[in-house]
Amino acid sequence: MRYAETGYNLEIDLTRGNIERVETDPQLLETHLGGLGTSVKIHYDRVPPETKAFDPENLLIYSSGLLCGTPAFSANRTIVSFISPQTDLLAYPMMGGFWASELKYAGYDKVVIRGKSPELIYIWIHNETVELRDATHLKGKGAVETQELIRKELNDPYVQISAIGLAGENRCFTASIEQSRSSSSRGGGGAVMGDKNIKAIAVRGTKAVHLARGAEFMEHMKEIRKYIDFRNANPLPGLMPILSGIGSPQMMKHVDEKWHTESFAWGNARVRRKDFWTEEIEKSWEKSQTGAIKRFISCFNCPQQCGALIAHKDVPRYMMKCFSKLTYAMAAFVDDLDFSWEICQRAFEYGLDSFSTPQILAFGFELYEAGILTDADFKGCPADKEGRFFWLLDRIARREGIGDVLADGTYWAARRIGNGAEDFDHNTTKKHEQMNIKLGMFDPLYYLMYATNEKVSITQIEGNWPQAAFPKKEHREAFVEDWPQLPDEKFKQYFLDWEPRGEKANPHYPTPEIASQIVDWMEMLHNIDDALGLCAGMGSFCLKPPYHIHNYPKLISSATGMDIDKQGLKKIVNRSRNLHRALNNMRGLRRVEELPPEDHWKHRFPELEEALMMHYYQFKGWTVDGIPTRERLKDLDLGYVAEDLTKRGILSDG
Ligand code: MTE
Ligand code: MTE
Ligand code: MTE
Ligand code: MG
Ligand code: W
Repeated sequence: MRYAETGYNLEIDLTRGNIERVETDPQLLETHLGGLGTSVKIHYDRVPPETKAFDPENLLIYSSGLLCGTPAFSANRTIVSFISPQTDLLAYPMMGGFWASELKYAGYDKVVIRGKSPELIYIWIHNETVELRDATHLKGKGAVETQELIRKELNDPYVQISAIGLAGENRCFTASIEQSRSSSSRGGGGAVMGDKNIKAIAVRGTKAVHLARGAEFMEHMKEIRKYIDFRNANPLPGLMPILSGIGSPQMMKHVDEKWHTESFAWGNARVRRKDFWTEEIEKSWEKSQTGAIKRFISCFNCPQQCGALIAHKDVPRYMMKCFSKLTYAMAAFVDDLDFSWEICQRAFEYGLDSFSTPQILAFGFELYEAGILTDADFKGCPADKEGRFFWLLDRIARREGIGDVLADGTYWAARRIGNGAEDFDHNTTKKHEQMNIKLGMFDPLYYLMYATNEKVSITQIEGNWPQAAFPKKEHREAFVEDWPQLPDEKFKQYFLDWEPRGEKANPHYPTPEIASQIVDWMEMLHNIDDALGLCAGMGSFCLKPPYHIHNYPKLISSATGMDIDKQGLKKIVNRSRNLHRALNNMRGLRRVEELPPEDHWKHRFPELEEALMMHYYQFKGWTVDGIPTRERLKDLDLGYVAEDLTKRGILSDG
């Protein structure tokens, strides 16, 4: 009997039309847990480093997390992984919703897809019955619409469907995968799915997932539930609303967007509007938001309801959460929030990532205004701010005219356009659009996070540590007093010492040593959530979360029967994290690429930045080029990886 996991993967070869149910090696649970951890292992073992995103050898893996389908609250993430067309590295966008648990109930931990289908198909998984079904009638349909059409076709309201829209079919590099209220957004999973000619994956399962020590597991969950209720009743005082609660950022519930609209940059991540949030705007946004939101929605087995059903005027209904609410409006310089509900509906139907895409649109218009793109490129484009954004969005999804160039994202489009366009690509890291933030003072923690994380976007690594120092000592003291989530008491002192200004402030504090400890710890928590399939909003991504390093091992132990402590858990996720890094190193990732956008902060400190990076690499057990050392790999039982890196001349001999 296998516990927590089902012990089976579904292997699909689209080129040959072959489908197999394959028992997985039980040892992998002990070495890589599940979710992202075991997916990275499969990519490493099976995908040669020469493989490009649109090669048939590129694997597309849909993975549930280890705890998905168990009674663990908020364990509902599907981790999708593949070589990204945009970054050429291993990407892993994630989605909550309902798909992962359904897959577990159908009897599988992962769906591993290789090859390409000759015709557009959708995959239908119903317990043991798995079919590749014709989807030519769904060609060009929206990603949200497709889910409804398939649900009707299969005549079962409980089927869970993830789908792509036109952008995925057209292999736009920022194409997303959409599923109920959720989305695997970043890195171009929709493009890889479209390249393989898969319109959707539908799943329905009616089997059980077993727990090794169920009663004990439920006792732990009771404790966690108690804490969730406590945190919901007691938002953290003295923080802006968005940071005071748990769950993913509650942007559907809160109207107050002073912080985002004034601290984040508008347009092509250029302009800060420090007086944007007036009483008049607040009133108009409140009216727009309360009018548009029909009701709040949670993911599978989660008490938080971070998403919302949007029913705005005559716009077809759809679901939204978090920062999509602002990205298009801010990129377009539109002050009327109605625009957000309207354009997001179209963008979600196309299946496009709402972080990268608005920046690409703003980038396109900047190039036009600078004369690098011309009237010929924008023939027929309306002049108003709203209309022109819709117009260009359509061109990108259809890959028409200039849209075909921009569909590859800012980095690649800039290089295709040339003629100085490269200078307008100022907000990418590793060829991937970053958050639209431009700040004054250099921040050592965020520097390390932007530069080194394997997701190539910041959400994947920040979280448990407050984003800024608290001005008042009393406030800091009160905050550390009740902070059981910390891995070590020493972090309390770091936080008490951290000041907004002066010697113990950014850029020189946290010191490289302390910054390394904090960033490494935050990243490790994300790696745990991504292996377990837990929503980061209940663990690694928020302040004082219900799940943390002191209760994860208990949950894993009682769920799987494998007795594991903090040290053991740390070793497993460090193993997966270093395997992911080595995989990317084999694909060419080096120190020179590990940089945040150059203009992310106005005040920069080149020597300090160098010291920080060198210190962090050393702390991680990596060479000065950002490659795990032989010793580090051996400590993590990854001796075979050291050998592979040596054979390829990436690590030196001996
Ligand atoms: N893109 C689409 N289409 N839909 C979304 O809900 N959410 C954004 C962004 N892009 C979102 C989206 C938010 S708030 C986040 S945090 C990231 O996607 C999450 O990235 P991931 O899905 O790749 O993990
Ligand atoms: N959970 C995990 N494990 N990893 C993540 O990156 N991102 C959070 C939250 N939960 C995240 C996560 C953020 S910022 C958002 S906005 C939502 O997931 C996105 O939800 P979705 O991926 O279901 O659309
Ligand atoms: N980057 C920084 N520096 N600070 C943040 O809080 N949050 C991430 C992303 N990048 C965040 C960040 C997430 S999940 C989203 S959706 C957007 O920025 C907005 O996040 P927020 O709602 O936490 O501000
Ligand atoms: Mg997502
Ligand atoms: W988010």
